[in-house]
Amino acid sequence: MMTLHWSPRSPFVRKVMIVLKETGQAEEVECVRTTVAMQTPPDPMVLAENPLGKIPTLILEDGRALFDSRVICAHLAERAGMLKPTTPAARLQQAVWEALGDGLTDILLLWRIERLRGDKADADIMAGFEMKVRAVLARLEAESGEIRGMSLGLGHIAIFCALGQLEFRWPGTGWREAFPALAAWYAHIGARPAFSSTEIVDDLPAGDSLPAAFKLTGK
Ligand SMILES: N[C@@H](CCC(=O)N[C@@H](CS)C(=O)NCC(=O)O)C(=O)O
Repeated sequence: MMTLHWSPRSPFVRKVMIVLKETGQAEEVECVRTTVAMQTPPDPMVLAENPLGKIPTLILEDGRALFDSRVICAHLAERAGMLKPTTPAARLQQAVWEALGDGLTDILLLWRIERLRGDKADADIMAGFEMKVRAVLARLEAESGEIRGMSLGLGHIAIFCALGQLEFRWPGTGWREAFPALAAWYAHIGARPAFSSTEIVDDLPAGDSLPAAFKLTGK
């Protein structure tokens, strides 16, 4: 049995859960609820396995620890012989989408932490984050035909989890109206059981909710 340092509110953990479910390996992993945050001291249990102190961290049957989510997802896909693009061009495309999806999630997490600093938040950093979020969504909208046309891969999963994070922590942006082709793909893929059954849940509300930060539509 493998062990996963897990949280229902982590978009990076969600990537791993989707891969586990899509490849039929979910029963081979015990999920251990783990609470970590950049603003609090690292969890010693996680730190002992992953010096970065982050989740997801997956402990294999032989005791080795895998991180980060990209390494874990690649390992699980390899282990199952699934979600693997068959051509070099498709492999490269999935890798770029994975980088875009994970990069978007990183920005959303860092931006939220910056905003939680209230008066001390750096306006320039936040303005840069907003520009990057808009640019990533515009790129994904422009590529939505290719995204929709390619067989399911790890890039799709990373993009989906980033958009899920946008909806979960940044309600009211109007991204679906602003980027309708991307939104249609998101709704389509989100109907797959592995995706719909892993929806992000805040099981330990921290009382740190924030007002809407930005709008992606003019409405
Ligand atoms: N690049 C990492 C990012 C993982 C990550 O940032 N996880 C967050 C939870 S969503 C975390 O562990 N934060 C705690 C910390 O940064 O100390 C991955 O893909 O796994």
